[in-house]
Amino acid sequence: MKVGIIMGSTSDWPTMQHAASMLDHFGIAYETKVVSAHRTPHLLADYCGSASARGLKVIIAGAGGAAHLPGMAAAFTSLPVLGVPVQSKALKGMDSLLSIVQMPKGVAVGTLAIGDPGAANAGLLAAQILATSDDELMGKIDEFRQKQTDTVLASPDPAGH
Ligand code: RP5
Repeated sequence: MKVGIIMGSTSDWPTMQHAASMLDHFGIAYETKVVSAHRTPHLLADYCGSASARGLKVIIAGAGGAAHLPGMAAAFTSLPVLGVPVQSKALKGMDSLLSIVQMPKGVAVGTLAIGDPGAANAGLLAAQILATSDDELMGKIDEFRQKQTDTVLASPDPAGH
């Protein structure tokens, strides 16, 4: 497996599945697991502490509310960690976003947007990171981006004139 997708709860899966779908699109092998910073702290240490030795290259971590998972994951591994703020009910994901984004200097998390777009872009960014040493994958990403461009240019008038 090249990418580990971890999340604080099974309730995060409807969001995090968008990261998985993006990796599926590019044919990238990944694993998914519930790992909670608060409920299973020792599992988090084990998972992230062994991630590089197990062959993972990127970790995508999604959590909501007091979302300490991405930051703590980054504390336990030097692999790149991409953080996805899951949209919470109480504060609409602002709590998740601020919990993830304000890392102290010296321990980095790449923070994505709140919710589904952030999860999808975490998958895309993981693919782009892997593509820096994989020309075939870079070609697939270029093709993906060109298709998006073509779609927009093919329908320039929103009123359909
Ligand atoms: C966080 O608390 C999880 O990442 C989830 O977003 C949120 C709620 O978890 P559950 O109460 O649904 O398990 O740890």
